[in-house]
Amino acid sequence: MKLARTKLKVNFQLLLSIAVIFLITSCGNSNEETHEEAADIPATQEMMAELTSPPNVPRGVGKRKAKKLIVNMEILEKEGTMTDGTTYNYWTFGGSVPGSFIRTRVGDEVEFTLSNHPDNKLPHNIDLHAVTGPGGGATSSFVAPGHEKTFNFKTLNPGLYVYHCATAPVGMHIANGMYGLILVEPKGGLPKVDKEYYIMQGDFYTKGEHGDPGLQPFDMQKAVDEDADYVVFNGKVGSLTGDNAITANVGETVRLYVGNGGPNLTSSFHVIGEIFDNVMVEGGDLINTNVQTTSIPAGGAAIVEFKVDVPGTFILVDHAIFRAFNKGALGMLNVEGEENKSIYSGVVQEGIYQPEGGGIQTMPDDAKATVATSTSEKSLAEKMESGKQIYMQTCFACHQAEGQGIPSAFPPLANSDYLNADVDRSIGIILKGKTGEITVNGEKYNSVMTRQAISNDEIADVMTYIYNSWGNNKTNVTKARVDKVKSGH
Ligand code: HEC
Ligand SMILES: [Cu+2]
Repeated sequence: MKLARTKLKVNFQLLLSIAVIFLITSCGNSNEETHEEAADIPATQEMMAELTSPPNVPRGVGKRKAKKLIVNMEILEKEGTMTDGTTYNYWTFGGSVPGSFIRTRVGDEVEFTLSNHPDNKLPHNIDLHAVTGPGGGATSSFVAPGHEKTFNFKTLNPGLYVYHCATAPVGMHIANGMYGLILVEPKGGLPKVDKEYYIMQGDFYTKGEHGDPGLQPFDMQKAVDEDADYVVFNGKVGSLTGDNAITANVGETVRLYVGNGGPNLTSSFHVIGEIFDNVMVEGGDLINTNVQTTSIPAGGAAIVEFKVDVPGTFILVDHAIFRAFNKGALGMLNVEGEENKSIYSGVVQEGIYQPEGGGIQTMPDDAKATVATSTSEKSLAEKMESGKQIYMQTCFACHQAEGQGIPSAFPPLANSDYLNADVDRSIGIILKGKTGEITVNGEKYNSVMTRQAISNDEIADVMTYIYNSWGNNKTNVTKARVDKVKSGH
C-alpha cells in the first residue's frame, strides 16, 4: 500500500505544483480565474463519447485536447431482475442502473442528446450536476416518449458528478433507477491506475417485502418513509458478487468511481479488508488519505483509490451493515496473485461472508403475489385493490396520487366531469391514447397521453378503482365492457 501511495502522491503533487504555478502566473480570485480559463478553452474538433454500462468505465481522457463531445443517451423503461425471483420496472439512462458512465475533460463542449424511446410510457429529462446552467440541463431536456432533445454545455469544474432525472415526481424517477455518473477529468487526465470500476448505490421501495416474488411495483409511501426494501449496488442484488465480482491482481492499483443515487439514504462506503489510500472526497479536489469508510450523500459521489497487496475476496459494503447483509448492498472484489505473509499471515478467510453474503435471503414463505391475476369473477374490493396497484404503477406518475393531476400538464381524474360524462370514451383513452384539446373541470388541456400497454382486465380494474375514488361516479367497469370498446361494437 505504501508504494502505491507514494506513487500516486507524486502524481498528485505534480498536479498540485502545476496548479500552484498556474495560480502564481494568474492574478485575482483563484477560483474565478480557473473558471474563466475553463470557459475559454477552445473545443474545436468533434468526438463521439464512449459510454459504458456499470461496472465499466470509458477510457481516460489522457492528454487529449478539449473537444466537442457528442453524447447520445437513450432512455429505456424496462423490466429487470431485482433479486432471484423478483423483478422490477426500471427506468434507465442507456438501459442500465446506474445509467451509462460519461467521461469528459475540463473545457469539453458537450452536445447532449436525450432520446425517449417510443415504447416508454413517461416523459423524462436529465439534471447533470456537472452542468452550470438552469436545472443542470433539466429545463432544456424534458422529452416525451418518441421524442429527442439536444442541448449543449461546457464542463467548467473537474470532478465526479451525479446525473439524474428531474421529472415530477422526481423522487419516483430516481427511485426507479434514473441516475448515473459523469466524470470531468482535469487537463492531462487523472493519474494512471491499473483498474477502474463504476459503482453506484441506490435504495428501492417495493409493495412487497425484500425477496417477495414476482413483479414488484414501486411503493410511494415506503419511499416517503425512507423505509427501503432493497439497498443495492448497481441496481440489483448480486450485481457485483459471484461471477459478477470485480477483479484485480496483487500489486495493482484500483480506482473506484462510487456514486449514490439515493433517492434517500447516505452510503457509508467501505471495503472490508482494504484501506483507501486516497479518497477524492465528495468527488471534488480534496484528497483524504488512509480512509476506512467514506460517506457518500444521496446525489453525491467519491473517487476511492487503493493498491491491492494480498489475494482474496474483499467485500464492498454500505457499512450501515443491515443494508449489506439484509438488503443487498454488498459486492465483491476478487484479487488474485501471490500471498504476502508479511502483510497478512493468517488463513485468508475467503468466503467467510458467503452464507449471508450472496444477498439472496430466504424469507418466510407467506409472500403473496402482487401481480394482477385475471380471474373473471372478481369482487369490487379485489378490483379496487388490484386497480390501485395498477394505478400507482402506470397512471400515478402523471395523474398523481389522489388523481389531482398537475395544472396545465396532466388533467385531474379526481371528480373529473370529462371522465364521468362518458365511461366508454374514457376506456377508449386508455386503449388508444389521447391527443388534442380537451376540457376537464373548466380547464383546457392540449397534450399527449400515450396508449397504455396494459391488458383489458387491468384496464377494467384500474378504471373501477378510479371511478370508485375521489368523488367519481362509482361505475364498476367490467372486462367485457373493455373488450366491447376495444372491438368497436
Ligand atoms: C405520460 C403521462 C400519462 C400517463 C402515464 C397516463 N396519462 Fe392519462 N392523460 C395524460 C394526458 C396528457 C391527458 C390529456 C390528453 C389530451 O390533452 O388530449 C390524459 C387524459 C386522461 C383521461 C381523460 C381526461 C380526464 O382527466 O378525465 C383519462 C380518463 C386518463 N388520462 C386516464 C389515465 C389512466 C387510467 C392512466 C393509467 C392507466 C393514465 N391516464 C396514464 C397523461 C398520462
Ligand atoms: Cu424520468
